[in-house]
Amino acid sequence: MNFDAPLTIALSKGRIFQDSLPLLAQAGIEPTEDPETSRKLILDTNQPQVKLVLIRATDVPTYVQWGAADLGVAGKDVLMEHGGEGLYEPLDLNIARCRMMVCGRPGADLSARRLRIATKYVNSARRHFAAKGQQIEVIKLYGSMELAPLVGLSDLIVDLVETGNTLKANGLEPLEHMADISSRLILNKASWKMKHSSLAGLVEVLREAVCTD
Ligand code: PRT
Ligand code: MG
Repeated sequence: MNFDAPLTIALSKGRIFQDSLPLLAQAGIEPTEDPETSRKLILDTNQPQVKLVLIRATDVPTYVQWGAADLGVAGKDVLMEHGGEGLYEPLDLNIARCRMMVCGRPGADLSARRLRIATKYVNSARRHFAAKGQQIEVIKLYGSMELAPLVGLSDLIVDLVETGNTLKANGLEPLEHMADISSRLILNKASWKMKHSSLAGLVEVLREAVCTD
């Protein structure tokens, strides 16, 4: 591909970076350094016009919303919490897939009154139970949600489940499906106008490169 405008792409380290690499390679974009060994937060690529910024997964929509990055890759879980303001979400990249689930001890009662739910997905949890007409109390956590029901902090948790091994290791199980999660390409709305030819070309190449199984 030819990039006639400078582009900044926001990615998070770990599974999103790893799974995005083959897609970006299809568009002729290859980082010149490995983020797992480099401590740099801005990586050059083989394309002089294209650089990558490496940030926390939950910060990706914020950088793109404010135009600090023109585009990025973010999990649907993160986008559901962020709300998507200032963003276009043109493409499901079908990577980093998992499910958002209500989880708890085996046989836990999901219909109990005033359930207490610990999660980092506060908005998603509120919306899910509100849609069922159920009152809940939400406790915001930033990680290791599995601990909460074990020490009596909450009745249930809302978390992402991939293999289910983390739940199982802690004596918990998935109880109710909330959403199928995958990572999405997101674009800054002003960049989409100002850098249209580069971005539209990139979206089309990525659309072709996405694996649909
Ligand atoms: O780690 P950090 O605090 O920086 O942020 P993060 O955890 O949001 O980032 P990262 O890189 O771990 O996840 C980025 C994105 O990957 C998420 O926003 C999801 O969209 C997606 N994804 C896909 C997952 C998983 N699968 C996943 N299994 N994110 C997290 N997990 C965790 C889950 O929270 C649980 O702790 O893995 C554990 C469960 O895995 P299993 O296989 O034991 O079920
Ligand atoms: Mg993580």
